[in-house]
Amino acid sequence: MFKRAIVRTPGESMIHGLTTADLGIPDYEKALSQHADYIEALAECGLEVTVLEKDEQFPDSTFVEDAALLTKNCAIITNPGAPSRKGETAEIKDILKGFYRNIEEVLAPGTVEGGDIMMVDSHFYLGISERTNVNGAQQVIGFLEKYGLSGSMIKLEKTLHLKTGVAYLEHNNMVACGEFLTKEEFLNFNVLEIAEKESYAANCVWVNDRVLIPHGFPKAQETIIRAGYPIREVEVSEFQKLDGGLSCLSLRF
Ligand code: CIR
Repeated sequence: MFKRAIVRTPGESMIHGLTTADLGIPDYEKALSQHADYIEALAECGLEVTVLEKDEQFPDSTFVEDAALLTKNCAIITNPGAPSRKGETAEIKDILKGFYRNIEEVLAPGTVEGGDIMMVDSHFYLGISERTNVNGAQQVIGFLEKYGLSGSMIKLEKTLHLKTGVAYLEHNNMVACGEFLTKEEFLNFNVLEIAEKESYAANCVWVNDRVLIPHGFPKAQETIIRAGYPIREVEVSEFQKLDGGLSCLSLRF
């Protein structure tokens, strides 16, 4: 069960955020109200939410998940692979000092973004992507082992981050789409398939036995409800324009 979450209010500079999506420029006012509803959804799941102030210096800094990995035994500060995002970790590190005694940090030449890390109980899958390299993943696995946890790597072929295409919903259930449907590493999970045209909904989030899911993906919703989860829809269209999904918008611990 999670008790807390950290989020960061998006800044107006978000319109300059990194993106490969061809969905237009985010509407800032809409993004703010969607972000407020996201916070509300986390609170409804019983989380105490720490809201960090916007940071205009970093257009993608609302995607706080990429700046750290939070586990039950330690926090690991990442080193984002995207050059424009490297500076995001400094403040996150300071904030985490208030919550964690054990804090480790990934150093160059290692790069890691939190979106590439998926927790399954005490094991962590690390996607090797354009943002997370083998050196960075090895550093994370070393830290995990130091604190009684474990990690392993999965090579990504197409997706931005590991959790762009797969989400663990506890109870051995995992939603997946695209390249993740056939990954050998996931064969022992009960894989709930998300169709390619609803692939954005594969980035959903388990929070204390509810599942937060982006608004507007009826088939994915049905699949998750049928698997036995109450769902809470959140509209995040303005973040989707920046390749950001639901999980990227918070650190949950
Ligand atoms: C980026 O490209 O870094 C941001 N525009 C989106 C980050 C999304 N984060 C995530 O999937 N964990």
